[in-house]
Amino acid sequence: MQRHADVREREEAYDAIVVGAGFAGLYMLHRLRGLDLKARVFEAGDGVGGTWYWNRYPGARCDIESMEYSYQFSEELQQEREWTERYSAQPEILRYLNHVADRFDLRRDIELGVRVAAAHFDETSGKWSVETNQGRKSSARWLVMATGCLSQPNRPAIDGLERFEGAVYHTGTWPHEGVDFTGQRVAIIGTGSSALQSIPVIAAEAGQLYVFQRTATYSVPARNAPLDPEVQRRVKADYKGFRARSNAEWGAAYFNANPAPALSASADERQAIYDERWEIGGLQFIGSFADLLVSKEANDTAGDYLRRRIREVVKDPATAELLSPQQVFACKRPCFDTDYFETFNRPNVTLLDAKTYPIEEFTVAGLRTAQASYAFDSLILATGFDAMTGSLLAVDIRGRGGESLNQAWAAGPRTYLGLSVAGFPNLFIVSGPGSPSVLTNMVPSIEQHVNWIADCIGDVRAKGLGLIEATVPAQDAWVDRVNAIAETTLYPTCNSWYLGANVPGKPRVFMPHIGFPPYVAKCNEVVANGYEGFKLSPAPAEPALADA
Ligand code: NA7
Repeated sequence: MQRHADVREREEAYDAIVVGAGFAGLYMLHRLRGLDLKARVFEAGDGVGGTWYWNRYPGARCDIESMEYSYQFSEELQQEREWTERYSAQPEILRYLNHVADRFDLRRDIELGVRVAAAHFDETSGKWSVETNQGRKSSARWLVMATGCLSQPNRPAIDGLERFEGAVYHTGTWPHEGVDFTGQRVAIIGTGSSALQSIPVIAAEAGQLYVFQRTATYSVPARNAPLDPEVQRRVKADYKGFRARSNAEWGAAYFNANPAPALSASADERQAIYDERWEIGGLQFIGSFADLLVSKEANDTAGDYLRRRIREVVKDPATAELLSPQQVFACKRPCFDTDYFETFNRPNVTLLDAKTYPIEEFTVAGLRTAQASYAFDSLILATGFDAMTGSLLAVDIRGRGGESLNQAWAAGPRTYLGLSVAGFPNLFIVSGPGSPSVLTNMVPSIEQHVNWIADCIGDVRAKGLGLIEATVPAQDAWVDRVNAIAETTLYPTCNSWYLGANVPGKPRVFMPHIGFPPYVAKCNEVVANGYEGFKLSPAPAEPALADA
């Protein structure tokens, strides 16, 4: 008993531990405080902000509009905020999150520069024992992983990176002081969202830019501009109604979804709708027709339209051809750009086909493909993330019987509602695999999760209980549901990170739940039915402290 008491004294004891201080972790802390819980947030970065703390590459910008990409839990906060652009750039969002941390006095319970290495469920105490990578231990009844969907950088499995003598950057861990590429020879690998945003900015600075493209990306102009004060005033006059309209869309953002199928329109009608939405820019293009992600024939009409737009902009026909995506439109995440395709008309930008001629190795001076060698001063890895599961599996999480999350998810992630994992009591994931998350506007998705988790903890405590865990049948049924919905769409037809296909060896499972409104309805139904699919039980009795 003495030993037990000593160990417990050494551990810092909390009611709840939250891992991560981005949009999810900050609001989670606020809600936990509202339950009068002693909560602690551990954040690996040296500042709050999560995604917006790390992703500082040139041109980094949100592609959800500013009036929507913000918290709605505080009417005062959303009324006070003056956004400056249609889409906020990374520094503005980071300033906003810092403001939130100050405004709600969150910092005193956040520890920065602390990476959680392990979290083990102790069946005797019914608590989570958490260890940081500096070996500090703490315990808590509740553990919330607010570690983000796109926070574990994916580095390409290409030989010899250590040989390269120039500078190497990953878009997801960009230096805070920025990088001056003036006059340099720069190579960038990848043409996803991060690359599409950074390439036009870097091309304007660099002497020579080599773009190594494996898969061409669909993109629609973002049409970013200063935010019209009149638009801002109108939204604020009825922010609640504005949010309700967005939350009713399948992606929790205003797509202005057209309920008509593309195939029921004439070619001229289709063209008119695509033209109109092309001019508006951004998300609304995806909302052009209701059948774009369920019918290949309908999808081809959007693909053809976008490929024609590329040919109109890019002067060199071979480059235009190489930039033209062949996969299903929006199957991989489509991008919203500012002058991306125009950039390939610059004399200092060279597009290279890394699919036909894969990068074979890095060399001292640059890299070698199956076709040629390239020398450059700086290398940018715009190669994305081990999405949705990477940041969770990077922590040694162990549930009942010492089973690790890595073992439990060996064949792919399995959750109930994307929030909870069978065998891991009182562990919650914000925007985990099996939740709508990355297919939605992340901020309302996060708020919905955090509200659900906080209400759940409050309800469990109000019942005089201390443990809640998903049952295996409920989890199995949820995984089946997520897969069944995906199978009715074209999403599983391409090698996207939604499927884990971007990380060699990762199990190929479609991870997001498609559709925000039905997801929210199901979460509410689970609560209304007394936490259907969960097992609730009392916490183990606290052992008496021994005196000697
Ligand atoms: P993405 O969208 O995952 O893009 C990564 C890019 O890197 C993509 O074009 C990949 O090609 C490419 N890639 C990855 N590995 C290689 C190798 N080995 N060789 C050549 N090319 C490679 O990441 P982003 O950071 O752009 O965006 C992530 C999300 O952040 C984005 O969707 C937004 O939600 C914000 P591939 O397509 O796999 O052939």
